[in-house]
Amino acid sequence: MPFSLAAWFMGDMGNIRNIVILTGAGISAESGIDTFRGGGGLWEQHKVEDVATPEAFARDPDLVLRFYDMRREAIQTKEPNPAHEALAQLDSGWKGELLIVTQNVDDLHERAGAKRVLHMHGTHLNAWCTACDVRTPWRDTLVERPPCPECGERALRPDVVWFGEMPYEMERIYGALREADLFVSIGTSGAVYPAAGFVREARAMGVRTLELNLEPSQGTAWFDDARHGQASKLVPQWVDEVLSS
Ligand code: BV8
Repeated sequence: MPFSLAAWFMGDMGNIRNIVILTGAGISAESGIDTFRGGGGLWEQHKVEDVATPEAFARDPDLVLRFYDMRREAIQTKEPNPAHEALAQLDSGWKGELLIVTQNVDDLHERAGAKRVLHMHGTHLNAWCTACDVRTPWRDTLVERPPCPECGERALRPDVVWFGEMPYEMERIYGALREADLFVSIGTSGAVYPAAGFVREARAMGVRTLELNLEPSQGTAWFDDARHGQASKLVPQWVDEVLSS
């Protein structure tokens, strides 16, 4: 019998309790936030090594702070889309374990109402003081070097994980993958590690794997199944199947 996702979900969802979902820039594309590799991708305007590395920050802090000030301002004008809303619905309706691990530094998952969200690459909406190590909610700019609300030092940087820096909460992520029955990757090209390696780790632990993306990602071959199309269509459809099973 040809493999059908619906049958697979309807059939076997029975023994799926713990789900880990990885999201990338593609889930926020339809909210008007640039992806990294799409046509008008962020990186075409700025070479990543010029704006998203500790070396770049040391070399030209103004360029880097302006880059993030621009993006921090932009995301506050955007709204969650049906893909974010569907995952928030799943989060509130799913009785089993669920963890939404996002590579995104926007807050659209939370603004859609999702609670079980982990930002492995940080968030635009915090400033991180490199003097006292305190993170402070931040919606304004940083290029004018405002004092840290905690220690007064003018040593604030964006609370994002730059290339060459260790992503956040890796132990919690690997712990959730170890307990997972299903790993779903949404809107990511699979180009950046360690996130791009999760599907292989999951597979090696016997976890079922599903890709929902506009096009086959660089790691598409590692997924048990894949659906390609717009997240705003694919994700609500998939969540309906899961919650109705
Ligand atoms: C680290 C925050 C040490 C900042 C980001 C192994 C092999 C090779 C290289 C490495 C390796 N291990 C480490 C590296 C180096 C590096 C790396 O991976 N380099 C790449 C470029 C080769 N990784 C690191 O430096 C990482 N740190 O390794 O530390 C370590 C770690 C663990 C254990 C030990 C040691 C840190 C990486 C994090 C960097 N910070 N973001 C900021 O945002 O400015 S990464 C940033 O880029 C995002 O967070 C995201 O992770 C990545 C972009 O990828 P995507 O989100 O997938 O976006 P992209 O545009 O690429 O793709 C969008 C997809 O959506 C496309 O497929 C498209 O088809 C699809 N799409 C578009 N529209 C839609 C859609 N899908 C559905 N619907 C739509 N409408």
